[in-house]
Formats: sequence, structure tokens, C-alpha cells
Amino acid sequence: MPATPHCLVFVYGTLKRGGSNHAQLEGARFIGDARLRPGYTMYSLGAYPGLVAEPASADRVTGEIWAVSHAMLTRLDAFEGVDEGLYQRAAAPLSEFPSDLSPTDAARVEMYLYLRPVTGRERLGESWPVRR
Ligand code: PCA
Repeated sequence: MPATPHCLVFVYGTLKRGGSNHAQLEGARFIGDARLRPGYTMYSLGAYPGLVAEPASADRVTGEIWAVSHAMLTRLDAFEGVDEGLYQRAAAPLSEFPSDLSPTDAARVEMYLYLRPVTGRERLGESWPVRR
């Protein structure tokens, strides 16, 4: 019997527990805390952060891994403005992930990369604070 199909998403901003958009993950399953490999910088876009690939960045951004249905992933794509080119869903290279996640599953985790210019935006460091 195959396992229930699900998608794995690394969230680093308002989708996290306690975040303003966490309700979007209603019904999803929390897998655990995780950290990206270096090479990404998180910028403040006001009420939410945007993660950008910057190979020279030493930051190891923290976030949460959630298992979501295909239907929920489609809704998240719409919510994050994937069609408008605001964010793009991309592989999330992890340096730390829960031990009950197999390396195979860890290798298929995805996240939302910000696609618009970040000129002049404030760098946020490795963690987006959900409660301020
Ligand atoms: N929501 C997505 C991307 C940035 C944001 O605020 C997330 O939490 O991962």
C-alpha cells in the first residue's frame, strides 16, 4: 500500500506557526524544524520576508517543514503569487532536518523563493520572527 501522497514544504516566513498566514496550512502536518544550507539571504519586504538565492551568503535560514496535499500546494502557489512571478517554488537544500525525515524525502522539500528585486531591502538574518 503506497503512502498517502503528500508534498513537503519548507516555510520561513508568515506561513510558520504563529505567523500571520499560518492558517493557509490548516490541515497540514508539521514535520519539524529545519535549516537551509548557506547560499540564501532573507530580506524584509515589510509584513513578510523574501528569500533570495545569493551564493555568497553564509546565512543558514531557519524554517519549518510541513507535509501538505497536492491540493494545498496548488492553493499555496496561488497565495504566494507564483502565477504573478512574485515567488517561485524551488528545491530547498537543507543542512538540518528532523531525523525522522529520510534523506530521500529531505531532498524533495520545496520552498518559495522571492523573484522581485530586493535593492535597498533590509537583510533579516537567519530567522524571521513570527511574533514581534
Ligand atoms: N510566506 C512564505 C514565503 C514568505 C512568506 O511570508 C513562507 O512563510 O515560507
